[in-house]
Amino acid sequence: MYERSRELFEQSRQLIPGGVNSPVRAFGAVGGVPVFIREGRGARVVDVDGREYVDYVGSWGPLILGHAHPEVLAAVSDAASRGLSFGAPTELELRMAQLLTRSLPSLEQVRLVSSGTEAVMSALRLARGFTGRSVIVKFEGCYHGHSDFLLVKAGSGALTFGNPTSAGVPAELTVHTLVLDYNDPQQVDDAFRRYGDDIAAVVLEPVAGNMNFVRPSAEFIQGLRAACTKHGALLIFDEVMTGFRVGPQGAQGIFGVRPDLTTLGKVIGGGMPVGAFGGRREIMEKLAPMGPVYQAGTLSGNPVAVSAGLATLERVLQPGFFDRLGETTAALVAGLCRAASEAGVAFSGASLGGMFGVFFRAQPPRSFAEVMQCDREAFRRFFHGMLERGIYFAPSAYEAGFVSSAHGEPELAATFAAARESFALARGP
Ligand code: KE4
Repeated sequence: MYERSRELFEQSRQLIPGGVNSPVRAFGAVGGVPVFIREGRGARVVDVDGREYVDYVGSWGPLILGHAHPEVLAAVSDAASRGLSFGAPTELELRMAQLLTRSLPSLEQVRLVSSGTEAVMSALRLARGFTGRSVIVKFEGCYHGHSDFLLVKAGSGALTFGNPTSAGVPAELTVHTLVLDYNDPQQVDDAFRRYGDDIAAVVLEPVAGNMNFVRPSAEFIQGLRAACTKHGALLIFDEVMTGFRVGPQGAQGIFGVRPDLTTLGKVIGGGMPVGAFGGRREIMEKLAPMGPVYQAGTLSGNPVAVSAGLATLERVLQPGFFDRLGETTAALVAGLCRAASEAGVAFSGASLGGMFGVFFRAQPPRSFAEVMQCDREAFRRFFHGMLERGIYFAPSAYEAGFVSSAHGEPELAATFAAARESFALARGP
């Protein structure tokens, strides 16, 4: 099993650090050989050894219609046939801006970039430029891309500024980043009481998908909105993962909280490199060439990538799409919980739209600390049990899972059959 993947992995490790172009793909959190994927079709991918898997990673979120959707491929081929990139404005970018601002009321203007990291980095520079302030507040367990000043862990004491989590990030670059606990309204109040007039922005994942799956409490997320408004700080929803994944208006539409800026990625590119950030016009007009905040990109708004995003979003925004997707995802989580219960394994799950989390603990976690209590060894055994049975979950206990509109009854049935055996393995010796 995995022979060809093993061969390719050994060769790749000679030329690519860790053999991968993004760390989580190396299976470091679960061990074993990362499967090299040859192709994808709908809800399934096939590895280089010819083994097929039901895919719950979906390229970490973008493939909400499933792999190689014929209408998305047709749109990409059509755009590519007229040239790949021009470095000049195109009508496709206008159509994307129209679709995004029509879908998200908080977006009066939007700018396209090529990744989620770029979207968040740009949005935070814009927030600092607009407010003239320096302090950024983020939350432990949330990931917003790999900009230097966001690779930060909480400071030594409460309300102390962050320390770098990565080598190569000078401490000076994180001195303006304050890291608080997610879902802790008291810490938010304390931080604003102490630093309120210096805070440029608060950035958060409105559903935290980078510490598996943690929903915000109403008190927490509404309190953030009120505190930012009171102190003149900007509230930034990083919806790179949740945007057009949990609902047609992202998490902001579900929670009824209007951020000042929103960042997007993943689904809006449909599997091609597209990110975006947008919000109130008076803020966005501070951006070059209108205003003093510089931001740029050679392939920003690339017409071929945008055509994949448009073809995806046009289908995602069809009436009933999220009703069906949400039902499939909820059925997946319920079936997994049933299988775990029958196997006597402490397990829970949660979902919103096409995004879900599974936890080897009795209740879904509400905080980073509770996520850390999940049984990682049980997850590792479960992950490999499922992989060997043709079910591909995210290779980390700290990542959310994703369902596409191509997932249906056959995929759920195959998943539950594999889960019944894999939970027995998860129980351990
Ligand atoms: P990218 O630069 O990877 O396109 O986006 C960064 C980013 C920003 N904000 C949120 C909420 C995100 O989830 C991400 C990227 N997510 C990870 C998976 N959890 C991407 C997978 C990877 O790093 O390989």
